[in-house]
Amino acid sequence: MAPEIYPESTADYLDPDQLRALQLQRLRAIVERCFTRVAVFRQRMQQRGMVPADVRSLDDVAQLPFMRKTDLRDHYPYGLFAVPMKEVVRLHASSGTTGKPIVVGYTRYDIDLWSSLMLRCFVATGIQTGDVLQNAFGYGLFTGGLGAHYGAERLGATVIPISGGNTRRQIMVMKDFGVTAICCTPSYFVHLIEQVHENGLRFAELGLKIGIFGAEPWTEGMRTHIQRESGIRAYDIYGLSEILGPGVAVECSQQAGLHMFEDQFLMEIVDPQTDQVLPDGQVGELVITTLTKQAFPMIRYRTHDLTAVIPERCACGRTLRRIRRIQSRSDDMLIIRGVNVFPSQIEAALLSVMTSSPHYQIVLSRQGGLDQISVELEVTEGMFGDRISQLEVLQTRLAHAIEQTIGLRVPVRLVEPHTIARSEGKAVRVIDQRDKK
Ligand code: DLL
Repeated sequence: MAPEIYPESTADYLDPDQLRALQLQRLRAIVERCFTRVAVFRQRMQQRGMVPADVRSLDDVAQLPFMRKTDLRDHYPYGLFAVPMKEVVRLHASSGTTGKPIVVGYTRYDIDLWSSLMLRCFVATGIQTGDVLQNAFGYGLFTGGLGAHYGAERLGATVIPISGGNTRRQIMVMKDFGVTAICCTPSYFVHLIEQVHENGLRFAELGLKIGIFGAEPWTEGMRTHIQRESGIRAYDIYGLSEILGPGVAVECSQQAGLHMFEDQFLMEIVDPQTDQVLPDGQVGELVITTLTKQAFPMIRYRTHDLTAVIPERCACGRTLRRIRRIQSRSDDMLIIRGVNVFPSQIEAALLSVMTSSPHYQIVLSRQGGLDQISVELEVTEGMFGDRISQLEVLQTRLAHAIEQTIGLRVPVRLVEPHTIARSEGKAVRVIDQRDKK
């Protein structure tokens, strides 16, 4: 069957000059809109002696002030909205690590835009009318569930709004409802794989073909594990509440970086320390400007997500530039005995030794005023029966792999199967016990 053509997806293939012209026109309009409607933005522009007409080229975006998560907190809940509340038809919120959540709003136009972007995501991964999508992203204030739901409906796929959790029911639905595609966090899918196997089922008997995973960092190693164990194709989807929710960038059939929907989002990569814009190919913090969103426009939003622009054209034919898979956030970095450590580096090291994707946790503690780091890793049922000496060999190999990767000796403790809590949404990888007595 030939793939269906969706009018929304034509924006994926714009001629690059045409795309730049569209971006500039939209950038100028959104700056004007924020200047007139968002007091904080106007004040910051005025402090710089700038007016919207100063934006004459796309490069001029670098002159505009940044927006940060602290701005969202300071103007909680609605202080940065650019429309009156009577135009806001939906609110979502994202819980931060401290205090109040951040609240984001959508007009009817924004919901429509979001649905069309999610449709483009599904199309990019090969989902089409006739597919049955098990939507295991959480429904509620989290953007994942409803974001994917509206996109799938707009596409014309059959969506099962199962939300996250209740793994037994997920497996029953996957088996009985003819599910062909699923979306959830990658860590939850790893858990589902384990449970499918423990229930004596085989993926080959299920109709599942495509998985769309996001909302948390995952690695190429985890993709290999997922694809090998389940036989599906696994795609990465990226987004954040402050900008939209899911649907900011997505992988295509090439599985080689995520296409950014540049007709809607202007991206820059900046050095998180100096704030300077970095050239394509260099890793830095992703900064996003929304180009048409109405209720909650963001100018130069500092995402904290670290990535790089892949300048080469993708073999799939889309002209939208790609970003590399996001493996870490600038505020994720742990500093242990003076060494910078990202949790994703530890995961990559563990995966270089393990044959399957492990359940693990990084535990931070403090002894004698010094920060200590250790890793707890669950052994599988099969390995649990191994001789002690075999487990010791594994432990040493894991510690060695971590040392090779981050240059630090980190004790690895092997724990019994099912002792590390499973998450139904975003996995908790770092347990910080430093402030506990
Ligand atoms: O996680 C939106 C989303 C839902 C994205 C479903 C994809 C799928 P927040 O809860 O606001 O929104 O969290 C956003 O999660 O800044 C990243 O640090 C991280 N994140 C999201 N997607 C990915 C991904 C949703 N594919 C924060 N890879 C972002 C790595 C991701 N990190």
